[in-house]
Amino acid sequence: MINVPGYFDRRQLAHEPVQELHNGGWTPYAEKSSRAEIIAASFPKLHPAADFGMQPILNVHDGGYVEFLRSAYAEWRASGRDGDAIGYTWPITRRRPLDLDRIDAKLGLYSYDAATPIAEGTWEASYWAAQSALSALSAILDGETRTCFALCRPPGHHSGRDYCGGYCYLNNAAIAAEQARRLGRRVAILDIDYHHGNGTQDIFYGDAEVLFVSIHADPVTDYPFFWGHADERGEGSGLGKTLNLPRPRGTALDGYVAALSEALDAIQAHETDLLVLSFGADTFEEDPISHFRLRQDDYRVIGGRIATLDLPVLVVMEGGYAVDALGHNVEALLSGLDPQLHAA
Ligand code: Q9C
Ligand code: ZN
Repeated sequence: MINVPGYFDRRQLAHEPVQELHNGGWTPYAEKSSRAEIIAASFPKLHPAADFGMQPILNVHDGGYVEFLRSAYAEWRASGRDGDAIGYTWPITRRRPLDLDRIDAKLGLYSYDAATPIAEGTWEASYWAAQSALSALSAILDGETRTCFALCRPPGHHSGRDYCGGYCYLNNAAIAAEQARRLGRRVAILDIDYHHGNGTQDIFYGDAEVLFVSIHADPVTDYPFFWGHADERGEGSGLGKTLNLPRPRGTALDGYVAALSEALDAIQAHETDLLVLSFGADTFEEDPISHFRLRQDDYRVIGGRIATLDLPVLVVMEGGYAVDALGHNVEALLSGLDPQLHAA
């Protein structure tokens, strides 16, 4: 059982898309609500999320995009379609800034892939996932705990200011990081999901105050392909405040901790006083859509290394699709991160 305090709202289960376009065909949606149920079962109790309202979400996301997320499913159905709303045309970035109203055009405008259908409960679940992240942040800022877990689902790190993608709709980690920064904290985000956190990177790319560091599968071979390359280092005053550490398929603990040392050095050099850890367990050897070789016990080692920073850590759940192992992998990470709380 996990004794690190955690936050979760059952309304996050309302999102249940049926299928996604994967390797050229329709397959069952990997980001299932049972992921959250399995993780929740590893905690003796989870605190319900408090409601911090729309403002922290709108500090990160575009208002038109948020409106779209709220209405897309109803518009899709009103336009006579069955099933979940999903786009089929993605404009290249040289597109004209047309203000089109048709649902198909909006799905293209506000998303970048076919892994992110909008179902009936998508808005409700996404809203409460963001509130869970804000609630866990608040527990840390109020001094109730130094380590806190936000059971965010749907995940967030592929979602940018005005787009969804990669199973992500609202960027939970970015929303919490931005809120913490506004409350005077010096924030670093360490993203250890298998996939590059392109949405988080994009949100803070020109930002000198929030450091973004990511260890992920090399985008030469893996989703999201177009972002996460080592030469992406930030822009303007944010130059040097983005650090990408792509690693090859097949990476196991040894190669992983080498990258982690580099990441931890950068977090220290930033004079961080609050760490937001975007944690994806899709680096697990048995993950069905990923290709690293981390084992369950390795997460305890990784948590232990991160704990050497001696910082308050907000853990925000991202991916991880080996559902049966998910609770154990989260428990291993948290036990390494906060052994005292874990033993308590
Ligand atoms: N053939 C997260 O882990 N589909 N998102 C990949 C590979 C998208 C993963 C398809 C994967 C998104 C939060
Ligand atoms: Zn992932």
